[in-house]
Amino acid sequence: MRIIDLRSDTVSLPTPQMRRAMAEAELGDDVFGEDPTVNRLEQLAAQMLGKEAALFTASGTMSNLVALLTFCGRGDEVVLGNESHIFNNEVGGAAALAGVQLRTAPNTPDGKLPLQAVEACFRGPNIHFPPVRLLCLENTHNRCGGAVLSAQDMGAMAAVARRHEAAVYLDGARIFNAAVALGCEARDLAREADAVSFCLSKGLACPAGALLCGSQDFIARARKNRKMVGGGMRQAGVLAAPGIVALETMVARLTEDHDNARLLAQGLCDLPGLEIDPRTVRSNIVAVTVNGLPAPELQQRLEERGLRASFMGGPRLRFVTHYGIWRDDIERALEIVWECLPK
Ligand code: TLP
Repeated sequence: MRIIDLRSDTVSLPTPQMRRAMAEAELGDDVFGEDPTVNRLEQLAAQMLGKEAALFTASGTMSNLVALLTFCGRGDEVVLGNESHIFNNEVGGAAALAGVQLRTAPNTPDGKLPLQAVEACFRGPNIHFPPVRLLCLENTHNRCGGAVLSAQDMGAMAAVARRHEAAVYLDGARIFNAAVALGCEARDLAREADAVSFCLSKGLACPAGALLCGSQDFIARARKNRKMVGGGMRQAGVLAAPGIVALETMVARLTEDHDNARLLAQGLCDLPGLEIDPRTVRSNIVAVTVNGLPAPELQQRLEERGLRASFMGGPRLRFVTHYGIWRDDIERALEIVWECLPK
């Protein structure tokens, strides 16, 4: 039985070209700055994101942690959405390891933060208050169903932070999905933030890795923080090599994932007991509300028939399209969901 694994785009496997690039990569010790493949990847990432420099990290989680360590000191406050990945899915590392206090503003379903709510998070100079150092945005927005934020929307939220002399960070784990969906360049979105990270190991199909991009000075300090959290990876060129292939060949392909996600959403919205507005699906994530049976039970039934989805809490399941999933798989997935729903 072919397993259709839509739990996440993180399950995507590297392309044959990536495997060859890994085998043939020129290597050195990256802690000494001597891995030519890592250096090339960092230069390429910085250029594509429109920033002065970039830093290769082990994962999106590590990039986000290193960013918090670099922007903030202990006890500083960070404003972010209540549905953000940093707040929900990073094991509390912001508090445990970066020592920052997180203050959430409520995300709207389209992944934005109401400007008034952001404004209300910025405290004044009162002696009792922590300094509010940073605003974190996310694009595409994972828990908001892969919502795509325009440069204009991001700019409006960023402007509030800037008025209060705070910095702006973008968790752009899937920024290339956002750019492709908007028909713009990733740098057009990254421009709104002082620093941005993106993942290689999601829609871009690499085995591991993320890049944190920002000013020369920021990245120099981030490099030290990466070392502090154990992220100095020596001959990391074996992991950077597929990253170069990904940036050169895998970005435009993301539209296929978006088409497949839309097809899935259109099919799901016609099925009894499922709630999803296909017009809200603009990238590769389909978050659906399940009525009539508990979402984990539907997830289990799907699993037994070879379709994997992830549980988002409450009544929601998530399907994510990615490299290695074809239109036929989506058609089969819809049949499986239909078979599993109570009639
Ligand atoms: N997200 C994963 C899970 O952790 C939920 C997924 O399957 O979607 N920022 C965002 C917006 C993310 O969605 C993720 C991963 C990360 C950061 C962290 O990346 P990793 O898991 O590679 O450290």
